Amino acid sequence: MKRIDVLTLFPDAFESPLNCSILKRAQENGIVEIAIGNIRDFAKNKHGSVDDKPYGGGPGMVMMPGPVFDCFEHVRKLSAQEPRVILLTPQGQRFDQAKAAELSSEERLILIAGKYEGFDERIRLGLGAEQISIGDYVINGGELAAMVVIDAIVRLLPGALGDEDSHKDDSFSAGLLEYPQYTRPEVFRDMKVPDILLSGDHGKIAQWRREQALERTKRWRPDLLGETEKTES
Ligand code: 6GU
Repeated sequence: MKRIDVLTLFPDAFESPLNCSILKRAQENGIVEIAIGNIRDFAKNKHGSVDDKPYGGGPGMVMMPGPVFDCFEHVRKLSAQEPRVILLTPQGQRFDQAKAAELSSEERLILIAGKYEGFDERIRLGLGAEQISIGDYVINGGELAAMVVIDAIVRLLPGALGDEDSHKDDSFSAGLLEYPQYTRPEVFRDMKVPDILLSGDHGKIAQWRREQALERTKRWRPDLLGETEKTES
């Protein structure tokens, strides 16, 4: 089974996201094991300190290496599998669908969520960690970012979605946005479902969906397209 451990100062933040819907079912069905390690459990002094002022001065606090390393060493021993280690930080490489697919094939991940002022650099160096960001903006901590990464990975695991194929048509999986979807009723407030979708002609429907996906990507996310696709039909 695949295993994901998360090291965090805010374990409570993961309770509800990990216990609903797809993520809950995937854990119940043994598709993934997700465990949360509390960095504060490894604080050294009686105050439970896990961060301190930056050497050289400056605003904010920096996460101390000791509690993170000790939490990491503890959590790593919970399974024999060597983990791939990832820090969630705005300094990281931007997360995308290709990265989600790559990480979904790993047997074991340890994700480390930090406060936005940052990690002591020796955490990255000493743990040989790679860094991931979920986008070019700053949020208050790596927790939400870790949940985004976990959610994107788990839904790609075989058996996680009821229907094995349902992620294959996702936006981005073919480098394009998704085609428009319709369900009943056939007419809603004078807006009708396109005739082609009612035609029963699966070849034509597939072609129409490809065209729509390309058209919407050109219009809304031209940055996703290569030079050839921009000039196609
Ligand atoms: Cl991973 N952490 C924080 N604090 N802010 C972010 C981020 C991560 N990714 C984008 N913004």
